[in-house]
Amino acid sequence: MKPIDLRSDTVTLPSPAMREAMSRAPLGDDVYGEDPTVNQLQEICADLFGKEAALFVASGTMANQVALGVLTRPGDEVICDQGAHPVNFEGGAMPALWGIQPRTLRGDRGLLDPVEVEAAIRPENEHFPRSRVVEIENTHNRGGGSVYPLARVQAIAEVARRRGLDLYLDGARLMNAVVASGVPARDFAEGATLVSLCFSKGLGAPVGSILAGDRDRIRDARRLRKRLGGAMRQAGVLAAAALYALENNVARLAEDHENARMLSGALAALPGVDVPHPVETNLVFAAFRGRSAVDLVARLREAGVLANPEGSRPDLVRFVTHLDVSRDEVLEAARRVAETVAA
Ligand code: TLP
Repeated sequence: MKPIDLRSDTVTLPSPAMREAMSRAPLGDDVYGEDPTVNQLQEICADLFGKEAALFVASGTMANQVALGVLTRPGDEVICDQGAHPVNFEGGAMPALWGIQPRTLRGDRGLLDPVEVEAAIRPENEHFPRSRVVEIENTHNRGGGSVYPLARVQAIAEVARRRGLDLYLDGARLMNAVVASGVPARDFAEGATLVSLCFSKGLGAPVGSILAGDRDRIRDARRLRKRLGGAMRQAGVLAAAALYALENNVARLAEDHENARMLSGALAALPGVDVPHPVETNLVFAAFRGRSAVDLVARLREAGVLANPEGSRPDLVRFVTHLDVSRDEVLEAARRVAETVAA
């Protein structure tokens, strides 16, 4: 039985056409700034986000950490949701790399409230860490793929600007937010000093993320990328996949969202299963009442469905739709989950 892999949209494989684009890409040494394909990707992404410049980096984690490194000094504080990716899934990088600490808020499905953000900003006083950055995630992973309303992003940006903080937008899945809401990427990014996007998630490229901002910040980001060992040479072979993804795999994210809604409907209909969040994009969280997500995920694997325990509570499983699972496979996955739960 072929397993249906709903662990993450990171599991997608480059399509034959994407590989073809990679093999044809003109290349050079990007540490000398001479890779034409990387340069083209960076220019296109700067424009996409309405920023002066952009930098191709190895991963979403590197984008987040380079951004936070650029915007902070040791001892500074980053205001973010308690489920923020850098707090939970980046190996403790904020304190380990930059000597900074998070000030976590309890967002609504991960989405911060501008009033709470403002209240969390520390007064100027030698006792306190310096509040330096507000970090938001759109879509929000631990929020179940939730999409920020544009007005909320603008209100948070206004607070940050007025109080002298920078806003960093972790846009690992920003194109999912764009497709789900119809809001252009540059509008979401407008009030952010730095913004990132991952090509290796729903967009289907094998590797890479982009970080965009003003020229000075991106020059600083280049130095930190080098410091982290992330300055790559003929990286155009990867940038070509990202360019292909931007051209061909954005509009189709709507199919993943539709498949996620179908899956959520099928799961919510099962006895003992709750879907705690409305599905807005490609993540589906399902709570299996009274069961251990870890045990259930092991049983689902035997039944040919791969998923991950979500981790924020013991009974929650995360399913992710993406371009390598068809509608029929999603429906088949729902059937296999139903059988496993009934057994
Ligand atoms: N998220 C991964 C895991 O690390 C949890 C996933 O499967 O969802 N920002 C956000 C919002 C993310 O969801 C992720 C990846 C990243 C950053 C980091 O990207 P990578 O994995 O490329 O370093």
